Parts: sequence; C-alpha cells; structure tokens
Amino acid sequence: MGMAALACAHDTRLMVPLAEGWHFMQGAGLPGVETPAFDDAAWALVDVPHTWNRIGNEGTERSALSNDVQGVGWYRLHFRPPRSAAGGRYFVQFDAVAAVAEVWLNGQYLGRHAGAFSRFRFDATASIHPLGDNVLVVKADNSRPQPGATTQDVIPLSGDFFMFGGIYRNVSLIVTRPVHVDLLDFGGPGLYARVLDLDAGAATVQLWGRVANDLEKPRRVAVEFAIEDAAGGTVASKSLQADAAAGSAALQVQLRVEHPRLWQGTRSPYLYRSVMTIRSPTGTVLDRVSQPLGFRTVKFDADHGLFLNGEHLFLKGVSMHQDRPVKGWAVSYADQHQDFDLLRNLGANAVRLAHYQHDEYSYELADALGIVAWAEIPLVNKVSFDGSAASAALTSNAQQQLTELIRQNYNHPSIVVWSLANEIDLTATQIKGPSRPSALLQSLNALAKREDPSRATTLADCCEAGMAPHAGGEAGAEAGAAAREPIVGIADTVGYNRYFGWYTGQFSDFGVMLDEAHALHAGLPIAVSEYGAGAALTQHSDDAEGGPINPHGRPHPEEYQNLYHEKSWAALEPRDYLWGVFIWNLFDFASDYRKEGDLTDINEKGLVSYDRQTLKDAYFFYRARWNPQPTLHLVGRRYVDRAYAVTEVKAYSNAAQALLTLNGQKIGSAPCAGGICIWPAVRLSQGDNVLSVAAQVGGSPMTDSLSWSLHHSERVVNIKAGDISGCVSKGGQRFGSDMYFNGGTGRGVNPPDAPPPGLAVLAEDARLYDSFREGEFTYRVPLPNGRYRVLLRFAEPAATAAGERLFDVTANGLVKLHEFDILQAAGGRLKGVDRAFDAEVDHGVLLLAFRPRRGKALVSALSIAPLAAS
Ligand code: GCB
Repeated sequence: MGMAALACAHDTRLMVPLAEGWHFMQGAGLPGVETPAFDDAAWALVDVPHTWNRIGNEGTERSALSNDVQGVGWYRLHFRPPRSAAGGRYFVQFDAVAAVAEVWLNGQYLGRHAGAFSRFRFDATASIHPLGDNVLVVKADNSRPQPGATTQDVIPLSGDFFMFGGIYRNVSLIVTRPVHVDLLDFGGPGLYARVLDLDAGAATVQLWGRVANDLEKPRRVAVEFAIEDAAGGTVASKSLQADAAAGSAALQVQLRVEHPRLWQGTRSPYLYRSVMTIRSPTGTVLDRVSQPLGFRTVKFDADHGLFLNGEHLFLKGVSMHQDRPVKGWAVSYADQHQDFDLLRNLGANAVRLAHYQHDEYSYELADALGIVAWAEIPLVNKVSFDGSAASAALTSNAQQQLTELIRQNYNHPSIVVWSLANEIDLTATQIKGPSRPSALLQSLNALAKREDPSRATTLADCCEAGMAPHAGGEAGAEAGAAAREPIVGIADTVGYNRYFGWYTGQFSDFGVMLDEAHALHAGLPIAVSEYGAGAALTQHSDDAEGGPINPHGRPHPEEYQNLYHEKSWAALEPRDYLWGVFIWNLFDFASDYRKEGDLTDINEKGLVSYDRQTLKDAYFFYRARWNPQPTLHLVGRRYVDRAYAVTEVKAYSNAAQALLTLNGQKIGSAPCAGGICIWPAVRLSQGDNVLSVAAQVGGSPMTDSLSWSLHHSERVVNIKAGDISGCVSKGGQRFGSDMYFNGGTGRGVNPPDAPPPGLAVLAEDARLYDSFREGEFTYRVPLPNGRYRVLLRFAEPAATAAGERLFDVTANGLVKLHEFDILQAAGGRLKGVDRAFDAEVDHGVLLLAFRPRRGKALVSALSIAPLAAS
C-alpha cells in the first residue's frame, strides 16, 4: 500500500511515492481486471521500479531464469492518499512504463501513453477517493513491434537492445492546490529557462512557466520567477501579478544575472536553479517548482570541433544503456550513480545516453558532474516495416516522444544536442532495400528547432553511401543504395557509427573514412557517435592479429578489444575537426539476439561487464589516455592460464616509463608511449609466475601485479595457425592462438560469419585443421637450444587439382618439405594430413619459413616438442 507517511512536501505540492505493495501478473488480462473489486490476491507482490523480463549474463546457454516474454503485464495497487491533501488536485506520475501503458483509477480510465522512456502524468482528481481506498491499475505492454501489434506505431520498431516491459521507473501521486504549475505539459516541469545572452559581465535569461488554474473561475495570483545560486541565494527575481484564467497559461520574464559563474564541464560544473513560485494575493505559497540552470555557450565548428564557453573541448565520450542483470531497466538511483562514477573514473567528459530518453536522474548527474550529454529519442533502424515512409501514426508518436524528451529535459545544461535518430537505414541497408526516413527526420528536426532553438540537433548514421557501410558490403556500390534517402545533413550535425576492424574493413579505414566525410560535407560538424568491439572475460588471445574475428559469434577474445581501441583511438585523437567521440559502450547490455563471446543475450562491447564488477583491460587503456589521475595497469589479468612461455607483457599507464619484474627478477624498463608500455618476449617459467610493474606518475609511485601460470614445459609449443583464440586437442594438448608469425594471413576454413553447417575437415581431430595461415610467412619460435620434433598439420581448403599449391618449408635454413602439395599428400580437399621432422635449435630460435613455389604456402597447426635425448 502506498504510504502517506512517505509523502515528501515540495512546499505546498505533495509527492507520494507509490512504490511498494503492487500486485503483478504477466499475461493478458482477465475480465474486470481494471475494476477495484477484482481479486488480485493470487498475484505476485512486487515493488516498482519493476520489470518482468530477465535477460542476459547467463553464460553460453539461456538459463531457466530467463524471461524474454514480450506482451502484457498487469499491475494493481491499493493506496490511500495522505489525509492532509484532501481538497487538492491529484495527478499520477509515471517516470516510465514500457512500452505502452494504460491506466485506470478506481475503475475509471485515465488514459494511455505510448513510449517506453518518457515521463507521463494523468489528472486523477475526478476519479480519486481522497479519504478512502483507491485502486490504481496499469496495463504495461511491450509486445514486439510488428505489423498489427499494439506497438506497431510506437518507436523504436527495432534495435540492438532488449525492450524490458513493466513499470520500470518510479510512480508517484502528486497533490497540488487548484492553482499550480502546469503538470500536463508533456510530462515537463512546467518551468523552463533559456539563456539569451551571456558574457563575463552578465547573463540574460528568459524564464517561462505555465500556470494551471483548475478552478472554474479566474484566480488572481502572484507569480515569482527567480534564479538562485548554488548556495540557494537569490541572484535575480521578478514577480508578476496575473489573473490566471481557468485552464493553463504561459507567463514569461527576463532576468539578468551579474557576473554569472559558468557551467564549465568537468572543470567546474557550477549550477544555478531557476525557481517559479505561485502565491495567493495574501502571500500563501500555492506551488513552487525548481529546475537546474547552467550558464554556458556551446558552438559546433565543422573544422575545429566543439567549443564550450569559447574554449575548445574534445568530447571524450562513452555511450550507455540503462540495464543490469536481474533488474533489467528497473535500475535505482544508486545504480545510475555508480555508472557515472565509472564514467568519471575513466576520464570521460561526455556521455551519449543511448538510444532513448533515460531517467531524469542521469541527466541531473551529468549536470552536476560536468559531463556533456547527447540526448536522443528511440528512432532506431527503420521508420516502417516495409521500407516506406513513416506512417502518420508513427510520425506522431516520434514527435510526441521528441517533445517529451525536450520538455522534460530542457533545463539540463549538460545536454548539448538532441538526436533525432540512430542508424535509421540500417535494416534497409542490410536487406539492400529502400528506406524513406527523410520526411520524418525533417519534421523532427523542425520540431526540435521550434521546441528549443538554442540547441543543435544531430543523428547517428551507419550507412551513408560511399562511407563504408556498417552492415558490410561494397560502399555505395549495391543497387539498393539508390533507393535509400540520404539523411546526413538533415540535422545540424552528424555522428558516424563505424566499426572498422569489427563489422567491416580494417582499423586503418577509420581515419580515411572520416577525412572523406569531412571533405564531402563541408560545413557539417562531425562526431563519431559509436565505435567499439566485443570482449569476453573468459576468452583470450596471444596475438589478436592472428586470425579473423567473428563479430556476431564466439569467441571474442578480450585482447582483440584492447587492440581495437588502441588502433581506433590512434585514428580518432588527431582528428580535431571531430566534435567528439563516443565509445560503444561503457557497459555490456542486454540484446536478445546476441549469442556472442561467452554470453547469451548480451552485447559485450562494454569496457565494463554487465554487472559492473569487472573493468575490462580496455577500460584502463582509456583511463591512461583520458584521466590525468595516475593509471598503471598490467594487461591480461584474466588470461591466467598461458599458452606460451615466451610472450609480450603489456601495461596501460600514463607514466613516462614503467619497470617490470617477473618472479622477483627485474626484466627492465619500458617507455609508455601513447599510454602503452610493452616488454616483448618475456620468458615465463613452468608453474606460477608473478608479474609486477612499478612506475611514478606525477610524482606518486604506483604498482600493479598479476599472476599467470604455465602448465607445460617451455620446450613445448603448440600453435593453432590462423586462429585468434586457441583450443585444446582431443589428446588434451593446449594449442595457443596463432603466434610468433610474420607475414601471411590468418583465416578459417569457413568465413567467420558462415551459417552452420560449414565446410568440415576430415581428420582425427578436425578442430586442429579448421584454420590456417596462408601466403609467404615465417614462424620465429623462441626455444631453449636442443633438438626438437616438429609436427605440421595441413588441410587443403581451396585447391582442386594437384600442383595448384606447392610450397617449401625450411627449419633454421634447412629444407624439410620440398614442393609440398597438401591436396596430393592428403588425397583430397579438406582432409587432414601431417608431416613431421626434426630440427636443431642452437641460437634460441626455431625459424620455420613457408615459401610458396606455386600459389600460397599454408599451415594449419604447428606442434613442437623436445626430442627425448635433448
Ligand atoms: C550500432 C547501433 C547500436 C548497436 C551497435 C553494435 O551501430 O547503433 O545500437 O548496439 O551498433 O554493437 O552493433
């Protein structure tokens, strides 16, 4: 039961949380479910925030705890309003219900709200029992959008994130006097402030507020608009006498603040508050609303990036969703706080609150911490199911959600752009079909400008023709591209979502593509609104360049994410025409079509795990680059059981150099260029190894250490060629990922994304033959001197006739295989065949060279073991 005792007074306005004691049932309703008399005793007892869905973090298989049911859930609450409130106006406020809500109070229909992320309120005065028991009933519906579904016209129609259902944010009963600040303004606060003019001497601020008079006759009131500084002192104010007519009316004033303190991002996020107070002619306060206010100017420049208060500020940003294990979207204020702590600790100064309106507390945190924010509506992937333009109903829903986003968050100084859409032609690009979003985007852009002329608009693009489409394929070359309306340029600025070296292309494409876009769109300010790579905490690689990654599958070695971010940041940092970059994503998040890395239903491109317990190595790469606080972090802390004795050791640090110690022995100092310190070819011993690193950062000494173990002799080396991760053979031998190679290309017998069943290799242990290195290449394997047995495994993936592929293999200069023909030796394609030879190591290295005679040389796996005598 909602407790009157919990009511908190905002001057004369009462807010009563309706959090506890709801009854919940998932499934279609029973007759009479909305009536007070309905018997809900058998329903589950829940508190809100609540969601019925449970998705993610369950290993490679879904567990029985999963609940991905999208449909209807019913909530019923008995409550009593606070007695002191009798005679007032009653509103029920929902901070969000996903995705479509219908609400009844005491059997009377209050209304419907379509949109999973915005606040909405209903006037409940006519249906409430001020002195008695009340029954509030909510139908929440998160049906999967498809033609004919209840959500067919409710954005988003699609997206790479799970749409949790339920009353997943707070619910409150608000009680006001009959004359009050308007509560029915698209869920907005009813008080808005815009800085019209700002310089060091003074700021001119326009404040306007909506007064609602729910009496049937005009009422004379005094309305005071004021600005308070952070200490609560009034620095400017003006009162108006007004005859508030029945209904609602807007009033506005201009106030001047002398010597305003600026909101300067993380450096000094100074906040004022704007306050609107309605008083009766005798001075009684009838209602009062207070909102954040920050003085700052923001300018976007197509060639020089973003300027905050006239000073250049490169936005080092991260994106975040709003979910966690078990809780889903029903996160608490403490959860949001923790997320922003992790963002700050990273050294980020900007956030993209993707892909929808977040809880207002997140924007408040951004204000308070000086984090520049990108706010957006959930218009994602498509505007219709068939490639046609948006329907009138969907257009109106998108306009409603944009109006709500802007009105509800208008006063947050942290927000610098309203984003209209994300990857709106992704679906069309993937299916090579048409996409007609431009009429809707233009109407949204115009709406944003009307609602808020002071802020820029943006949109996040995936697929601009000629700009290396996110979805893969030849840029702009395919026929369907012509049927997709261009969208870049509809908003004031653009963000590019690009994943070079993950979904498409090479790391080196990133800078080239951005420079092309910058040249093509003269005058258009450009950001990188997404870039990222997946990382599984239990999957590892010795050399992340050893073989291809499968962006939509398993494994996703953590070390690849490290490499991806090292290379991507190197491409982004020098491009100062960019107004910002936003890493996708600070946190792993739920997406029910992902079966990737070592998880199910999770997009694991986070720098931090879904449960926020593990900061991945790449987190520390950015911390070393972005946060001036000292960072010293040994990389590979989760890759404990090592495949190779001789390996590179890496640390991320903002120290000039760092000293590495292995098992108490000094290895040496390495410079930390660009945040990365590397000790090549460190030799581990069999058993446990303790690595420690020490450095001075800004005068403070720092250390870090980790333990690795090597479970086999340093004289045994098993390499899975062309594979980014290793495997264990049927015989129990550990094969590391491709390593010690130089030249050639690593590949799988099947392309990474091939649907099963792919090509199968016929061999005793087929797994050892399903990848290969191909071309002209060498392996330089560090080994103690002695005699070794070398076993090479081969399977011909492509050649169809003997003699098409011929190559030599030498070991330390001695020819061991001459004009080797895999097809012929194996007696056919995709058949495993092995060759073994002995080799002498006398300078600490076994150099195996693969020299093509015809076509390309190739090897699938290499096993090196000491001969018994050595
Ligand atoms: C994108 C989308 C985002 C996805 C991301 C990914 O471009 O905007 O919603 O989650 O890519 O991980 O593929």
